[in-house]
Amino acid sequence: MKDPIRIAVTGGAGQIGYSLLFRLGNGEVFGPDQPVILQILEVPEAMQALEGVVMELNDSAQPMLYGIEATEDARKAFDRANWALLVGSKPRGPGMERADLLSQNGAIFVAQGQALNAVAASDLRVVVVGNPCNTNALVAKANAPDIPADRWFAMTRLDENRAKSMLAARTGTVPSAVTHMAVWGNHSPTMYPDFENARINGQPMPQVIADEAWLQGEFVTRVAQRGKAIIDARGKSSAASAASACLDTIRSLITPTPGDDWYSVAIPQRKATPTAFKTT
Ligand code: NAX
Repeated sequence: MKDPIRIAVTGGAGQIGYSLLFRLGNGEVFGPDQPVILQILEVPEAMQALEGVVMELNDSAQPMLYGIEATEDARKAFDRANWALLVGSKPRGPGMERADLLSQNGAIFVAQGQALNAVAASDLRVVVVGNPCNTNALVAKANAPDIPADRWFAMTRLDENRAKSMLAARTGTVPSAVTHMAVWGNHSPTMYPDFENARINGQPMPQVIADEAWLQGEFVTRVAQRGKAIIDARGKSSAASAASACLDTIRSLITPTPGDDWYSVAIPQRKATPTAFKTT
């Protein structure tokens, strides 16, 4: 059995956290022989709710879950972390764009960047989910001068997955048949899902879907507006699909698919010291 790795997750009492945390210790992402220790950060007013989440995590008896720490102290949460999944922040409500969150969420990422810089493991990789995720990633990175630039990832995988799913539906195939899908630009309604370089079953997309007007028009708009459509339908922003996309991001960094996960970088894993399993 390998030594455990430490995974810091912020915003563990939130709706994305409620999907994400339950899929980190079951082996589906880090492998069936890779123990994990979860180090979960929340704000003081959400600690009671987080306590309930920790109880449920314990009750789920996940085979690779070797320890859980719940804390309101960023330095404790990030201590020797090999991964930091920065989810905690305010989500969008009806009528809001991601950029509207910047004033409220930016400060969180200054403090968290500094804490990561001070105490995280040397092989740390960071996935920023909290919106506006690309700006928040930049803010955190700017406050963590000792962490190399290639360790920071802002999560646009959900938009990529949405684009893949829509192209698959249009062509009567499955999302995994769609490869080389990149989403360019700001993480905002101006984002651009790059259908020109995407492929379906290895064939260039424009050869499979000849309807350029649909690709340039409805497809691009639907991808960019999908988050809003979900808020309009559910009254809340995407959660389970966001957690899935976060796990896909991690997976693509650990075991990249040749020709598809083109942005991945290989960083050797550093061992973490096991801690006792904490029951609540
Ligand atoms: P929730 O409001 O359900 O949960 C957020 C949690 O973060 C809360 O429990 C809150 O107490 C906690 N939190 C706030 N400040 C914190 C801090 N300084 N340290 C630790 N925890 C803190 O939101 P949820 O739906 O889970 O969304 C979380 C973030 O993901 C939002 O910013 C949201 O906009 C963003 N999203 C990003 C996506 C992406 O594609 N990058 C898609 C989904 C989602 O919209």
